[in-house]
Amino acid sequence: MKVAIIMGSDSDWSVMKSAVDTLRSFDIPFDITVASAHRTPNKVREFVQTSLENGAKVFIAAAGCAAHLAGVVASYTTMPVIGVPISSEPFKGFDSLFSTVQMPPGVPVATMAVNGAKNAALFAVQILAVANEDIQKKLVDYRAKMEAEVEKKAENLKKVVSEN
Ligand code: RP5
Repeated sequence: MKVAIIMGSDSDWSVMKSAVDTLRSFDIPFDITVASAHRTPNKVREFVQTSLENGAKVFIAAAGCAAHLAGVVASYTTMPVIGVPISSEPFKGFDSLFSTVQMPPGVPVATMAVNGAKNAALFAVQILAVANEDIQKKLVDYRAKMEAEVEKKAENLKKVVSEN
């Protein structure tokens, strides 16, 4: 069970690195490449096909500007596709958000927040966890750790406030 990540450009890597880090922290194998819906449409189709042959069950597609990548990926597979709109100039990600989220009925893309790479990876992990109890346990542990961290922050804040 693999995740396939596709980015419209290498300039998306600074945002998408956190998706890779997150997948690694759950020991989820992944394939990753740069391919563009507009600049290299044939490569997008080929990467989707090869990823499916290699066991990809979820796709994450990240792109900025007129971000049609996630939608195009979704047109080539019935596996779930998670879109990450990347913030770019001059519209700060509004353009990529709308291009990614406004899919026509029939071909859905699960669109994350602008630059929401970490949640894209977590959502991919959650999809894989539906049929895998080990991954499900890791997600429960992840949430417990997050809860403990927030509690620690609340305790620290209490201390800071009492000292000021
Ligand atoms: C999109 O255009 C890419 O996903 C990237 O976010 C944006 C700019 O690409 P580069 O000009 O940096 O290659 O297709």
